[in-house]
Amino acid sequence: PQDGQAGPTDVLIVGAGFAGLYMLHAIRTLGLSAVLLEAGDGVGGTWHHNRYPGARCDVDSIDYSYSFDPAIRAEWTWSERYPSAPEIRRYLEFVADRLGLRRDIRLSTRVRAAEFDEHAESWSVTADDGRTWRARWLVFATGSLSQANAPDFPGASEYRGRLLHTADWPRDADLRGRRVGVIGTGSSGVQAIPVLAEEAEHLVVFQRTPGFVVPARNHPLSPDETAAIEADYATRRQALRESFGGWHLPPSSGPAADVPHGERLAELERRWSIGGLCLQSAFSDVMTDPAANEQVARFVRDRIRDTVHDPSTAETLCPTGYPLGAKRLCVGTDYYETYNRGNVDLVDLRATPLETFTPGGIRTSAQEYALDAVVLATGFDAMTGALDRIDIRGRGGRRLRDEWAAGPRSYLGLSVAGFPNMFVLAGPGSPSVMSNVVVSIEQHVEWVRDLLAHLADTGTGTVEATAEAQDRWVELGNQIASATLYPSADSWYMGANVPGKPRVFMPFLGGVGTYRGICDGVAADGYKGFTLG
Ligand code: NA7
Repeated sequence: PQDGQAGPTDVLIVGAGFAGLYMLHAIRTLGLSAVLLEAGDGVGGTWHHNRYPGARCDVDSIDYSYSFDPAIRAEWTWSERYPSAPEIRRYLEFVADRLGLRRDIRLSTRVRAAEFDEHAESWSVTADDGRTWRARWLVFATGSLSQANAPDFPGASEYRGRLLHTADWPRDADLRGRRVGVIGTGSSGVQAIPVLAEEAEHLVVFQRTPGFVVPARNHPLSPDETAAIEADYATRRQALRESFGGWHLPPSSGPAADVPHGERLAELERRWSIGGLCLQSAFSDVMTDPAANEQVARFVRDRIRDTVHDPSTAETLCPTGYPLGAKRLCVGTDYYETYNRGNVDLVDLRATPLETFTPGGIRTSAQEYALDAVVLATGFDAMTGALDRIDIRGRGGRRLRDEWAAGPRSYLGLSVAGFPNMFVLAGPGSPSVMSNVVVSIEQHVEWVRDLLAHLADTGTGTVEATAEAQDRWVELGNQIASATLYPSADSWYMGANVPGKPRVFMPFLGGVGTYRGICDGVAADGYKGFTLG
């Protein structure tokens, strides 16, 4: 059974988000055939599933979009500085239509297993419903933040209200006039809470760890603003490709200690008024020197105390005990202001732990809260979650899940030793989640495309990372991460948000520009670190 296809396809792609859609297009430009399998009932990946109120990107829209096709750029105009989830979804649907991608996309097709056939040097991929496909090359574009993490709360199955997860938001959810609880105050919770507070009769926020929330300062993009950015687009995009994070930030002022006290504060004020992620890069050593980090952290705590009227609530919202940025900085609109509303309560789960769901709500060690609906904004089984749920078997029947039991290992974040002809886009070991992921994705796709062109041209049967190259890559990643403050928080970067998950720092922290240079060097060196057979 070949899903109606006459024969095997050259490439199978899994996932129809930013990465998978561009990969499909890139493969077609090589004259190769491809089929894309997508679990959801529409394209858009993250932006198809995250339909919670307030869902929005926190990277500038102009930068969080494809650069590879000038025609697509010319035909699309972003309406806001930070695009809303529906606008990004419409954009990706537009791209899929514009490039005629849909004829090779199979929606509502969840991949259950993938097995490498050493004799045929090809992959066999099976969907949940038993359909199978065969392809020479297999590309996972399954996303780093796509597998929802729903903790196993005691009593949850007895709860009679509505239980929702931000990352799997039902289209018919309507919480207007309801008593709503939210568990989780990461990026998703921070975006949803102010909007839910407007809609709900009463909102109770259950907070375990307060985050550092910076104001977004989102605003509609005027035609003049868009035109000014477009006029300089090529330079701006190239700068992103060579930058650390792939986003447009004012340059840092150097190490914090070298900046006189008054100027330090002025710089932080300036960045607070610009809004977005730029606060974290105010000084060059924010993520390497605890004292520099504390300067910025203290500044945010002072803003929280300025904003939140009730001093006790303000203290509960103040993050302490971990460095700013070591858990992903959250970007919000009216987040702290929301706690001044009469219909919003904050519950500190560290002081009064959640004991159980009850049929009518949630009980903490202090009291019971009656709730018509509970929103889990509890994040993702990040980076490895989507791949872990697929039975992926490489050479000699080895399972990816077993190979990664102590934490994910890859070469360049793109390839895994023992899994020939398989690529992972924006996965662990790549800089994707530390960056504007679209900039990372374009690099990954173009690099894999060029490798596939090389393999096709040379009639190469298999390509596979060597175990030595993979070990060196993992070691380099660990070395870079351990010189920073990132590993010192219980973050999803570390796998710490999922009970039992191994604690290793999973993303590559060398920066997207450096990473691109390394990947280009590997290609120029005849794909050093890979065995081509
Ligand atoms: P995050 O950032 O992982 O946030 C999840 C939140 O849920 C966080 O506040 C967690 O508290 C909280 N959480 C998780 N499990 C529990 C339990 N068992 N009890 C109470 N609270 C819990 O996910 P998001 O979806 O907000 O954002 C993920 C990324 O998407 C984001 O970083 C951006 O890159 C885009 P904790 O901090 O673990 O104490």
